[in-house]
This record gives sequence, structure tokens and C-alpha cells, in this order.
Amino acid sequence: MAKQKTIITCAITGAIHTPTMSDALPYTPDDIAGQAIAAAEAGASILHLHARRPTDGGVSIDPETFAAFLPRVKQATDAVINISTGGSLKNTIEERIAPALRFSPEMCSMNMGSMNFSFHPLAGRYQDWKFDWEKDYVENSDTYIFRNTFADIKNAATQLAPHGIKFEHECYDVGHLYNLKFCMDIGLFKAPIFIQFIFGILGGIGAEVDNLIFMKRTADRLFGDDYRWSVLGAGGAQMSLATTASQMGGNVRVGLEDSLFISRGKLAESNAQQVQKIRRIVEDLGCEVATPDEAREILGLKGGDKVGF
Ligand code: KMH
Ligand code: ZN
Repeated sequence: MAKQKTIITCAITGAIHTPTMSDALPYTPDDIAGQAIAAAEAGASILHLHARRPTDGGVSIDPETFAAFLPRVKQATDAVINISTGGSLKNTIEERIAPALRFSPEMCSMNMGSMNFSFHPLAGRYQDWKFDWEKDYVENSDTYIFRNTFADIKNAATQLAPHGIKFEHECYDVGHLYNLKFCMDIGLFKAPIFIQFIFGILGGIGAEVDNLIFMKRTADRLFGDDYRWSVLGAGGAQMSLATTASQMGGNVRVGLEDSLFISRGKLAESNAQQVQKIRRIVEDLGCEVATPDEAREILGLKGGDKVGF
């Protein structure tokens, strides 16, 4: 069988990092669109997108904030647009799926279990904050539960089903694979599913190669040929775990949502810089990077002409 090409996803801004942490983190519609387009030009075939308040970079789940950049990204690139349903840790599942329901993208995220999801240790690194909301937001992340009950997942999957959206199943620990298997068995998700193995979030499984092998072996046992997979290593693990994943036949996710760095201790200048780096590594090590249309084929997507924006 021919070796499958490597899909690069770029997660442009997310809901963990705040403007104080890096000047490169985009939060205005212009910046989100500009960095997303540059990431696609650098080789990302999927753009994983969150929205931010343009005034102060706060996390926003308001569909209007997505409306300010989605059409621009679509017009300027052929990349697959993936809308996050993660929201911030306080949003209800109804609020979190509202942008995907309104814009009917080719892909959206689907978080596969409830968990602690904390980044409070980051607060200690900064004395002066650019905006008032940031310090409390980061410090208080140790009080939150990222809620994704079976009922929430069923509710989201059922409401989104008529849109033909392929999910990026966010799995932060091995139990989430079993949750996903259960949901597949009751008919919520169709093969081939796309799993994002996530390592290094405080509250989830650690960023170690042993854990990647364990997650992959478990997914092989549960899903056989019915799944495609990608790896996201948070923070300092981003490039090394993505490299290992690509050598194991998997796909990769980079972007400032997951790490602000380009190398140890050095902030990335942009999302595109991270895409260029992982692309260079993947190609140097003998793999080919998938175009957006090849990613559509590999994942069985509905097509860029069937979105609602
Ligand atoms: N921030 C990542 C660790 C989502 O957007 O639904 C996971 C994520 C979740 O991307
Ligand atoms: Zn995300």
C-alpha cells in the first residue's frame, strides 16, 4: 500500500494562551485571518480556528466573531476550515456548538471526555499583563472542569449530524478512546473517524513517546482501519511528538494554540513559522505533505463548496 501523505493541521490561536504570553498570538480578525492564510500557504491543509474578542484578546464563542474572519480565510485559501467547539472552560455545550451550527464547516472539534484542563502554572511566569482579564483567567483554570459528558457529546453530535461535518475527536487520555468507541457503537460517528491524540495538557496524559505508542495501539485495537490519526503535543513537546507521529504514519498538528515556541526558549514569530518547521522535518525524513484536497480525500470530507460561509 502506498504511504499516506501527512496532513498538517495548524491551530491558530485557541483558548489557553493570552496576549501577554506572546505578541505573535493573533486575536483581531485581521490577524487571525492573516496568520491562518499564511499557515495554509506554508503547508497546513487544515486550519483549526477559535475566535477572540478583537478588543482585548479574550476567548469568544460568539458566532459574529467567527463571521469576521471565516469568509476571508475561505476566499484566500483552499484549506479545510475546522471550527473549534471547545470554547473556553465556562461555556455551555449549546454555546460551544453555535458557531459550527451556523457556519457548517467541513470539520469541527469534538472533545471526548470531561476532565481537569488547567494551565494555571503559566500564571507564575508573568508579572505585568496586557489586559485585565488575563491573570484571573489563567490562575483560575485550576478550578475548572472541562465538561464533555456523554449527554453533551450526544447532544452536539445529534445537532451537528445534518451538516455532514467531520469531527476532530480530541482525545486527551486513553479513556477518551473508549468513550469514542462507545459513541461510535451507538451510531454517533461514522468511519473513518479522525482522532487527535493530545499529550501534555495538565489533566490529560503526559507528553511521552511511550504514551503515544500506548494511545496508538489502543486505537488500533478499538477502531482497526476505521480511523485516521494526528498528534498534538502541548508546549515544548510540540515538534518532537509531531516528528515521531509522522514517522509512525500519523498526521501532525502545530500552531500557537498548542505552543508559543519555535525551539527551546524561543518564541515563534507566527503560526506559519511552526508550519514551515514541521513541514521541513516531515519532508526531510521522507514523507510527503498532503494538499487540502488530499486531506479531504483521506478524511472523507464533504468539500469546501458545502460550507455555510
Ligand atoms: N487546545 C487543545 C489542547 C478544541 O478546540 O476543541 C485542544 C483543542 C480543543 O483544540
Ligand atoms: Zn482548539
